[in-house]
Amino acid sequence: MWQKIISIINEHEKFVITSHINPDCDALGSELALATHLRAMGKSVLIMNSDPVPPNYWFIDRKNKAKRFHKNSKHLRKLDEAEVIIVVDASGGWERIGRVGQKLSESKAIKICIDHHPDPVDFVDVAVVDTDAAAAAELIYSLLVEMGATFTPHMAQALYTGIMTDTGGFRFPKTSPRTHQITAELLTHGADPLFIYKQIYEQSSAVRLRLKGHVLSSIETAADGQIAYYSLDQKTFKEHNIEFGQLNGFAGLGQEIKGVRVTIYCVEASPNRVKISLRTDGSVSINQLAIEYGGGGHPSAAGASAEGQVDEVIVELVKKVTYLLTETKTETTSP
Ligand SMILES: [Mn+2]
Repeated sequence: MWQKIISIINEHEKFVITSHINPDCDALGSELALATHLRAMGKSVLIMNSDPVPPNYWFIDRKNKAKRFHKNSKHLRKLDEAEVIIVVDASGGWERIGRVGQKLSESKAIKICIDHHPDPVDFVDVAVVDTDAAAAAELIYSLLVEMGATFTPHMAQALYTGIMTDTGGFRFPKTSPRTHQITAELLTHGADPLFIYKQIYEQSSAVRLRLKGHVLSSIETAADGQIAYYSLDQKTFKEHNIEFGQLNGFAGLGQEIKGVRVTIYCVEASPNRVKISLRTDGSVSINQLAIEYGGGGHPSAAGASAEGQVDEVIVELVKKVTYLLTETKTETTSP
């Protein structure tokens, strides 16, 4: 499974590692662990993303190794020099990578994709995709094991964080015996679960927690309680003194309601642009719906960005999901 990628790594010196726009902990953890090992092998490695590391994730990148792409001569030259480009935790095309993807798509370097999303990989030369993996970090872990890497506590911490967050704290459907075997190994290499848990789940500001309260009290249901839906407009979150970038973590709230199969969460990203997040209990797939809106993701967690007014987009989505649920009524609910 890894032989081709390992040969390419062994035979080249200059690497660029990248991932999707708005990098999450799986994207960053995968990038950082892989980069650390490649550097230990003596390779030159640049982690270059379109967006910066969000402040709440700085703890896994204390040395500021994941760079935000700027169209300056230094960055452009470094990207031009790359012999190998490795995309982690993203597939579907260069547009998922954002501005830096646009630049990398023109590169003559060998392009590799390591991912767990069920999207096309025809934009790269070599791909290892395993949609059964709960996180890209699981795949990076097995690549590193295959390469005989020495896991530093920092690498273990980064990969553990990626797996913990992408599995929603070890509960999403892809959480497997392998997931736990890998995290057990990461614990022996120095990952600290309590520290990581606190960094991820207990850093809310009081204002953000109050906004969450507002979101919770605005939840509506449809389709006999099988759909939960709610939205946030700019006026509301600005009144709460919250930035758009701090609104992560609200997408799954509707799933806490008994009987809810699908949660629809929409945020007014800018006037006439709506960020859509979809979650399900695993009994129905919603990534196709996200693709319809130009997005993508997993069967039980997907997203997109649509043009339009937030109120209108959410009404349309409730209709579409209601239709989807009538269509899949006969399907049995499997985990
Ligand atoms: Mn992921």
